[in-house]
Amino acid sequence: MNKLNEFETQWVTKINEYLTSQLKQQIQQPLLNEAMTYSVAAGGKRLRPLLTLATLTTFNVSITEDRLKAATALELVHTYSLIHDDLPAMDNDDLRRGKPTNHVKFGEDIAILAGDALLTLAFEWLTTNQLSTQQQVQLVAGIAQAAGPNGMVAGQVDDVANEANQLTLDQLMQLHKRKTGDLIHYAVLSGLIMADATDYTNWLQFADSFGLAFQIYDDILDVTSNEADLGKPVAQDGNKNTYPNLLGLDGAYQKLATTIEEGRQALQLAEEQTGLNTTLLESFFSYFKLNEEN
Ligand code: GRG
Repeated sequence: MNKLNEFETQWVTKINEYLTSQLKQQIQQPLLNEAMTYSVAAGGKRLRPLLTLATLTTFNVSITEDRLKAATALELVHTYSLIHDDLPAMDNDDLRRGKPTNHVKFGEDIAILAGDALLTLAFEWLTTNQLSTQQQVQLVAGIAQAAGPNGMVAGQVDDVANEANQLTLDQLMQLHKRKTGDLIHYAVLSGLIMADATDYTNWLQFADSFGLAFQIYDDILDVTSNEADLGKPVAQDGNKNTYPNLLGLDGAYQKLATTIEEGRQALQLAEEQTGLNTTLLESFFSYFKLNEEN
């Protein structure tokens, strides 16, 4: 078992239990409780909170309940984005995390509201804990920048507004930096904030490379994987702006490999600078299978 798998075994159940128990306790409106819990508990790899927890672990900072609360707040934002992305007005998808999408199960009105509530609850979780006020403020500012009008929402607008246009590689990378990359950037940033790190540069370069690689890989899987493995329909990207469509499948794999290499180099620099052991964060690259064999 590699380090990422070990870390997942150690933390995914705790993340899931924390998320579901907190929602159960906190959300009083029964239908809203059900709709929010439905999508949060539907599964998901929990990569973003895992990245935050791995950053804390790298800095030898213990994972207290308050830090777990802050880390899982990001999963609430991520889940909101998936619920809204699946709506008929956006991607109009019926399947997510192997289950009917939120609006298929609860109707569009409740799905929109469940997403709204998850987004708002994240801010509550970032401010109702025993972290220092300075850390809370930095976390709130960070998640707002990552998810908001200069981050994920802007990326989503770039996406829907350019459906009929063929983007250049630079434009596509900029779109994905916002749509997918900024939340992953924040996943590491929030760990750095809670660890009181002093120099963020190389760690955030790692996060940005991981985020770009993640999106390239998601596009590749749409071509190479199947619905059972992904829990969502495949071959959805026929004419879309994707890396395989722009670069060919081999070109997309090459871009993935160079992006992973850049991320590894950033971690190497971070390790040289701080003396911290970066093998746990490095192991996150094992998520990407570069060929059929591994
Ligand atoms: C609605 C404002 C708004 C934004 C939506 C993230 C997003 C923006 C849309 C999702 C579209 C998509 C499929 C992007 C590809 C990369 C991605 C974010 C995949 C889903 O994340 P995973 O693989 O999913 O971490 P799980 O289910 O494992 O959490």
